[in-house]
Amino acid sequence: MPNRAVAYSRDENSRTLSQLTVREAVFQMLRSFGLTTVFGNPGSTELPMFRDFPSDFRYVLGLQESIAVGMADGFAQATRNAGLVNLHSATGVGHALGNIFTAYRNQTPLVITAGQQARSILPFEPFLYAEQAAEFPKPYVKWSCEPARAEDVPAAIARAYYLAMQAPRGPTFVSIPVDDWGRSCEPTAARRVSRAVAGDPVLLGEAAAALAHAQRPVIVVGAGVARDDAWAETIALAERHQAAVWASPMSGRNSFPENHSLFAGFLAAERSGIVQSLAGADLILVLGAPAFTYHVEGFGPHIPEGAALVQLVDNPGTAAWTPVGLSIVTHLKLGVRALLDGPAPVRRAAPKPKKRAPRLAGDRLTDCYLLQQIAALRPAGSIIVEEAPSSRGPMHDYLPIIEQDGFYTCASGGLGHGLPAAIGIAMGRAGRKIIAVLGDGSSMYSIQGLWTAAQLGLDIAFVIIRNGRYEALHEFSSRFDLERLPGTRLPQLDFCALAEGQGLRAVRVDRPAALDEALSRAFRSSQPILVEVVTDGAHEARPEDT
Ligand SMILES: Cc1ncc(C[n+]2csc(CCOP(=O)(O)OP(=O)(O)O)c2C)c(N)n1
Ligand SMILES: [Mg+2]
Repeated sequence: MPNRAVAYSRDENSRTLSQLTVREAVFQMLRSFGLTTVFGNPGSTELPMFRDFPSDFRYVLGLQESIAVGMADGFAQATRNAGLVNLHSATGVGHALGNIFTAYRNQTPLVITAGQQARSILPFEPFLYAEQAAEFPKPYVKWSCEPARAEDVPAAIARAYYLAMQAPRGPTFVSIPVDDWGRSCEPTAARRVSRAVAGDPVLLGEAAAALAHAQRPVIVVGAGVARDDAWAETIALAERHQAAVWASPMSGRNSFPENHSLFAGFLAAERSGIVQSLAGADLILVLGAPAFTYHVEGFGPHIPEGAALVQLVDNPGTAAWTPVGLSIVTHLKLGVRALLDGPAPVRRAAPKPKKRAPRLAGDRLTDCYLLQQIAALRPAGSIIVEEAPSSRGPMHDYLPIIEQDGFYTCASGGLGHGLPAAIGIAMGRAGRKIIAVLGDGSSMYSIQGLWTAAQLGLDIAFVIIRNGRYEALHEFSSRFDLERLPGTRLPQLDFCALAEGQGLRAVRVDRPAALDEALSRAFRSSQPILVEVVTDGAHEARPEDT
């Protein structure tokens, strides 16, 4: 029997079996996919991947694996190509799982690789051995595999890429034994694999006719519109039909200009609230969203009486669980174009415009006032990344998103995504100012991401809303009639120190009069900077705290 280690070095050096090593084949293929940025956190089981690391590739180090995945997610969303992630064995995948879950719910294409121990010692449960490596990230990866042979690794990565990019997009996973990288293999040619699925033309025709004949149609838009670049088509459709447009509950992206006269507002993540908002409509056209994402229990009808629902969605799974109406699986740009080709609508009166929130004077430093001032001072073209749960509602009122691809948040509800996602988005949309609006609690799930932002000198303003607690849980507790709420105060967090300790400039604002100057300076800077905003009442105890 040949010694494995000998075979390994023989393949590496003599190239008797083939001209290519697995590593060379993989990098060639990644290059042809445009995946030349590797987000990761390395360990011994991945090191051979980096031998002769090609100069046209860059490695972006995250100081914890969930950060690597969050950065890759933001980068993938911003570039509309898959993000490439390299993790360290089972422990790295474990750390990353929260943000893998979020990428799955965001429908973000990721190709995730993880190191595995050498094949020859797998029977002996070695140090860093990943048992059932391919099973571990399920069900939050679309496909997962540890190839049976080293020479199958390039094809497995190709398959992972094509699948990640097909709707519904999402993460895929390949576990790679450490000794595979130097082995010989046959070249794997990159192929063209289609990604967009055009909806059934007969059903789209029915949907177009229903829309044309409706008396009071409304449109509900979701992240699929943004993912499939259907922004302009959706505006044209709403204007053609004079339909009020609602944003779907908890959407991770912006899909319609929030200052448009047809924009009606944001649906609550709760059944009766949705029925109330959509009351009076006879047709509800849902574009690129689940119908609907609920956050709290609710009963009764899903849509108002007398209304029909038609859903265009890029995810067959979502189409399958939608409780009412007609669901058409389609790429959104293609689907909305088909609706635009439909018959002309009946004459309709324009819906009533949405009421605007009153202007705040600035006598108190609240999250609403902060968001209003961000809206007033932010540079044109800047992008908002949000993870500040109790300030999401105020953001709807005070920080309207008016440009395409101008807003990102997580679709999962899992904290720890926003800060690293902002980094990936800044890398993918160079030349734009990124404004990450983060809660004091949320930012702490991945605070080490600041270090990567500083190292890369990215154009990000991290605005931390320091309200001293998990405010969203306080707001939520009333639903459960809780009198005490342990574990929700956040005293003594010093965000300026946390930022400065990682190489970022930082400024603290604790009175309204100082806010504009701090924000303006942060927005003018092209370097990463953190603005800690201590809001009114941040340090006051409440009866339920005790
Ligand atoms: C990974 C994860 N852990 C816990 C939660 C539960 N959770 C939801 S909102 C919230 C509070 C977030 O606090 P902060 O960022 O300060 O925002 P605020 O509520 O103060 O607006 C928590 C802990 C979650 N959503 N995700
Ligand atoms: Mg908070």
